[in-house]
Amino acid sequence: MSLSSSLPLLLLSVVAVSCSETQKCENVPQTCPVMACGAPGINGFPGKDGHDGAKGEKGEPGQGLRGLQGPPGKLGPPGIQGLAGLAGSKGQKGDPGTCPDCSGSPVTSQIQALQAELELIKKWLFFSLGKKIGKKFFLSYGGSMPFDRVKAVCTQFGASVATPKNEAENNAIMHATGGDAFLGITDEKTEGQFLDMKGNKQTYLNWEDGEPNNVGSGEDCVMIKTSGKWNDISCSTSILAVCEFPV
Ligand code: FUC
Ligand code: CA
Repeated sequence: MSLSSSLPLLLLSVVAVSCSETQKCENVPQTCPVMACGAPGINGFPGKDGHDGAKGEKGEPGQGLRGLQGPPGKLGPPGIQGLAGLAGSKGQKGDPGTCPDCSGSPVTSQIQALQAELELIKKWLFFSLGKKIGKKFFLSYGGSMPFDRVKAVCTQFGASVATPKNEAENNAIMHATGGDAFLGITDEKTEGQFLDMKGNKQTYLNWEDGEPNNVGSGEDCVMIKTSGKWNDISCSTSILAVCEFPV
């Protein structure tokens, strides 16, 4: 087909394309007064993309492998102060203190002089009485009294009731008193169990034959006789007092 023979048909197609749908053509002003609407044209090009749709609902958790643990979070604020801890154990004893300026002081000289004099007086006393045995010496107070009074008298002098722990001490007490004096031994707590004043069992014993016999209304105290042997007697009996002093 030549160009001249096909031109009318081409123009008709152009007019037909500008009036794409038959129905709409009826309402559109007749811009093609000469030509009536023809057959439907071919589809045009696709339109532009539409707007984004509404956001969809959250999907189900995925089924993939769990990721690695993330890094630690930031340091939190400090907590409230705790209660005080228990007291610690007692420390070791410290070294003795020093007194560099005391050695030549008048007070030190006086103390040294008094110590020397005291030692001398002790020597006179022991020489005079001859009763120093080991680390004890014994003094008789003189006068008779019940056991409670003996305890009070000895305590008053910073001493305790004479309590022989061996034969030598027993002999010293015997000579200090001449006999018939209370010893620091009783069975007041349990009948027949003789204890010293510290509550310890009296292991050295020097009973007279037949003693202790706990006669009468009860004999819980102990006396040393002129022989040095012992007899249990009533604590309310009045006899001599003899005290022991640490040396
Ligand atoms: C003995 C002693 C008693 C009391 C009495 C006079 O029987 O056992 O203690 O001394 O003599
Ligand atoms: Ca007796």
